[in-house]
Amino acid sequence: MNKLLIATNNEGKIVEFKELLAGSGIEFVTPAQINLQLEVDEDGSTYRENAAKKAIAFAQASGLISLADDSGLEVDALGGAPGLYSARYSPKPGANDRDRRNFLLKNLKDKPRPWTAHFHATIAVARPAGEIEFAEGNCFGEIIPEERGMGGFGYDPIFLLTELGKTMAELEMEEKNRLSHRARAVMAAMPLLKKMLSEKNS
Ligand code: ITT
Repeated sequence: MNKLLIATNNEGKIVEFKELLAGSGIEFVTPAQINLQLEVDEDGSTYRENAAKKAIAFAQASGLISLADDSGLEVDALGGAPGLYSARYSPKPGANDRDRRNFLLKNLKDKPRPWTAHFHATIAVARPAGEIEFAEGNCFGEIIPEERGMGGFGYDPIFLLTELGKTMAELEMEEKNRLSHRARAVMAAMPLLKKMLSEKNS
């Protein structure tokens, strides 16, 4: 079987993908493990376009079948924002995850609750020659005004899984990896991943 490159620079995603792929029989490497430093300009207008751009760029740079994830948080009261711009959602230069969470809460402050929202993930798996396949996943919940929990990354401490009564950051990794948008997208991608990796890599 060919090796899979996890085509992301986001450490939080890498930790999750490693767990999600463990036990699948798929052999994978990270960009750091192959000394690959690549920043892709995410200028697409859909998750698919951005995921495809990242997967193809990493596949061409590494010669490996590559899996990229383009994801985001969509808040209904904000018309779906931050969405595609979730990683860059703050006016502050050099903003971190906490700045982005604070900016989101500031924008929601005067809106009536519940602040329903969902995470979305589109996964693209690309061969160096350009063939590409997609899979998607969503996870529904609501934004809450105070941070809870230490796990995960990004918007996890303010994203409540309403029925569970826990934020994404209060879940054990194993739980997040059963319920999350990324977990659902990986589950949906599994058959095509195994098929692509078992065929000749060109
Ligand atoms: P790569 O492009 O290198 O994969 P990135 O962080 O730029 O890393 P995206 O463009 O897909 O990735 O941005 C997704 C953003 O959406 C991410 O930075 C978080 O702010 C948010 N996000 C996505 N999945 C999340 C999750 O599981 N928990 C919390 N926030 C998440």
